[in-house]
Amino acid sequence: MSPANRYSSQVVQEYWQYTWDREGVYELASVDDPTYVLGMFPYTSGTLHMGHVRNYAITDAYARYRRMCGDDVLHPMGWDAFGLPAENAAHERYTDPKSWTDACIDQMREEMDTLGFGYDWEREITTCDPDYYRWNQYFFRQFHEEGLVEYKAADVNWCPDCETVLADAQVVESDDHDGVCWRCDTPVGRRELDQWFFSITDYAEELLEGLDDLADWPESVREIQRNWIGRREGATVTFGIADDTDHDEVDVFTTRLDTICGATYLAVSPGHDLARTLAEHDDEVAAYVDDARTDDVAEFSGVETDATAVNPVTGEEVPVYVAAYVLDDVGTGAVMGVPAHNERDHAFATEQGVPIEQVIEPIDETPTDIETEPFTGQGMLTKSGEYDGLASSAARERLLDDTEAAREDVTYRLRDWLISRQRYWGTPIPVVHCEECGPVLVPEDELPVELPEFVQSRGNPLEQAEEFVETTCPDCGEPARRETDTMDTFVDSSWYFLRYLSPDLDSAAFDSEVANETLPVDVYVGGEEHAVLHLLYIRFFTRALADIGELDVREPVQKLLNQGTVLHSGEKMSKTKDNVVSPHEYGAETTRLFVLSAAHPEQDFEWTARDVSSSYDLQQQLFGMVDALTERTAFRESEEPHDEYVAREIDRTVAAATEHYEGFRYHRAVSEIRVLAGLLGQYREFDTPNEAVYRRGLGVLARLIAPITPYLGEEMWNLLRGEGLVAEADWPEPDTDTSRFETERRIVETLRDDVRDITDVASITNPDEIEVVIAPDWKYDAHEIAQAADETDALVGKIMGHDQMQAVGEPAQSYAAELQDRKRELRPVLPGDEEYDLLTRAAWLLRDEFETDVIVRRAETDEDLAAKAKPGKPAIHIS
Ligand code: ANZ
Ligand code: ZN
Repeated sequence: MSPANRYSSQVVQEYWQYTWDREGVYELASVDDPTYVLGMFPYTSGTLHMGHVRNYAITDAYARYRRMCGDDVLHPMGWDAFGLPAENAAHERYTDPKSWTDACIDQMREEMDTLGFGYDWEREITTCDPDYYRWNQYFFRQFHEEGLVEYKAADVNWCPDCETVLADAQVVESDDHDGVCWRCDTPVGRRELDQWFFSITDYAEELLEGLDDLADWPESVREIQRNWIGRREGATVTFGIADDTDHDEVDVFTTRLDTICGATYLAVSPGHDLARTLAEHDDEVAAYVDDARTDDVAEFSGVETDATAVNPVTGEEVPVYVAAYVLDDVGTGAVMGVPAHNERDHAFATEQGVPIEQVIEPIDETPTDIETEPFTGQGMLTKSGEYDGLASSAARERLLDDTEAAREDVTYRLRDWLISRQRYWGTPIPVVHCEECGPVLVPEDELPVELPEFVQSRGNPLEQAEEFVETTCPDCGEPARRETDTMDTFVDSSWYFLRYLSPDLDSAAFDSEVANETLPVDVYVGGEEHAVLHLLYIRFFTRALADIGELDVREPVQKLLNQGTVLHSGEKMSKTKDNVVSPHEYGAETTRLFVLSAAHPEQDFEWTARDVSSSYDLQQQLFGMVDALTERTAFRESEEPHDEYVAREIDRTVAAATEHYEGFRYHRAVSEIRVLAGLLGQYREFDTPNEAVYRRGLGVLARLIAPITPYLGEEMWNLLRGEGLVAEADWPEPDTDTSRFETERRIVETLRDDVRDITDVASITNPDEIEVVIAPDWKYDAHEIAQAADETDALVGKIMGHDQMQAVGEPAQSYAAELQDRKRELRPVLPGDEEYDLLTRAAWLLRDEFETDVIVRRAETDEDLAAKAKPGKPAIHIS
């Protein structure tokens, strides 16, 4: 091919983008239960990286494929546009977050266009747009009404110099300190502030149970969510507290009630009410509580108090500690310490010199030295009075029955969702703080609360925006201050898939009727790093929206696909590793083809220049085949057996590629395309091709590759004078029955391998003739009898029971014995006449490869050569 005829997507992309746009190929006029194909929308960082390209190539190929199959396809794109990096960039570049974000969006949209992604841009949404984020504020109000919003104290990072709260991401490492302020390098402390929460824990059980029904989600993601929700069955036990005034009891949660006689202390978290009460008259406790809340204290540090707790089962008194390893918001914020049987309790007891008392003995395992290592397994009770000798589980039941102070209980690891962020570039929380009325919601008709203009400042820019902050109370009209916290950006992404359905709707966040029709999203594609936060939040949000009456659907996503990582030099591509390949380095379409053909979407793969160039070559090959067709190309009208062979291979390819597209196995679809392209090339070289067969083959190739390389698909389709755009063409279908294709292919491949083996072993370089002899009919009958027989049938008797086999005599007897031996490995074969037809059609492949005559025939009676032939494995004679 001369260089002038080389295919380059760069040259043609503008034309096709323009044409797709003009024809509105990707626009969905009305949303009437379309196939909803969605990629996780990107954070607006400025450029697309290889992970984006892979993510969006997967959804784009599927959307295009389904569209060609005749579906209405919704394939939208938008921008996750709020977030801290925009503020950082604004500081570094002396601009403001909005201008920076807008510039990023323009650039990313253009890159997406270059990559040929077919989005319905009429539905583009941008989360930093007030028309979008006003609905976050609306939901905040609705959720509040539903009892799903809480305002409570929480521990936050605090920079004493900037006098501001810092998000975790704003706490960075410096040369000589672990946690310092990103802006002023001051070591960061902790502070307790009132913060806003969404009550996701109300849904813990439902979110957990729902996972069982998500059959089209990767099991790994479901397992991560299960662990994150962390359901624990156990008991809440009330311990009495001696010598304290306000508290006469404390509840602890335990999963191991059977160990209660081994409780040698009770510990509460520094935030526990009891800790606070004790701190009032105990300076040591007060100091520890203070330390634990403002600094990072050692993991198993703690302080002994002068209170003691009474074990409700033994009546024994044990010391009460305040300990940082007991978490505030897990269970009841208090534990019974059983150092002999719990890792963390053991570490604490060792550190604090608390006694360790073994009350469970291992049954099958070798006992450990309990002083140095806890025994955490189930076993048999000892030193537990009347419970001695019981197995752990039986003891738990008995103790629950016997102990009035203990009741069955369930806790979850899942915490409520803290949505307050002390930063500028996010959705303002629609609240006004009034001295008289406390926090008051901004009325619905005053939404959106819009962000004021950005000011360069230390701390939270919103606090400097006096016009924003100073307002009046919606309830009493007195001067009041606006909430300066903004929402976590995960709120924005928790419902964006609903906004795409009615992006311009003014009266509501989305059209409930349309949403009920359309949801769940059919296919959602994104990275596994979102296994918990985002993918749990959308499940929570959907349920919460259902409960406030906006939706009937409770589960947002039908099928979830997590794309694997693109590696380079064995590691994930990243700027810090300096191993990034830009999506444009090798041409956009080559990159697309490569990322889809390198591996299954869920698998990681290594970026290699060699594999990229093979993707490039495939494009050239496909384009070249179509480009070489001219008015003068010679064709044949007559139909030969080998035309039919090729025609059937085209059908087989269509069937296989279609199945691969359905299963997102693009890499295998591309392999099929490669093989067919090779076969068509061989066919054209072998003989003047039949016009209908050859043209159909090229037309099929154009359509099969179009979802993966859309520009190339259009170019091929155009040169072939296909009707309309390939993006809107009908997906090809096989002309013939394809159910036996796998068998056919295996028989042909076996024959070709056998001929190669024989010529190799016998060192035949230029054979005069290859004779292929199909087994006699009775062998097919015998094979059929064998395959239909039961495991236990005696085959020889069964086969020889037929008159026809009796007539054959000894050869039938020994073939039957052979079938008996191989019974387990018998593979499907074709009837004799069909195998003959198949090999007659395929004979040209041998003719072409060995440049000689090939004769295919059926066996004659008593023929020596035919004696070796079996169904599916003809005898071969090479001279
Ligand atoms: C006594 C006990 C004895 C426990 C024993 C375990 C083993 P896991 O272990 O993850 O299943 N726990 C309860 N509330 C806590 C809090 N606020 N902070 C830290 N730990 C807390 O979780 C259940 C166990 O976690 C509970 O059972 C409790 O310790 C601890 F041989 O109680 B267990
Ligand atoms: Zn007020």
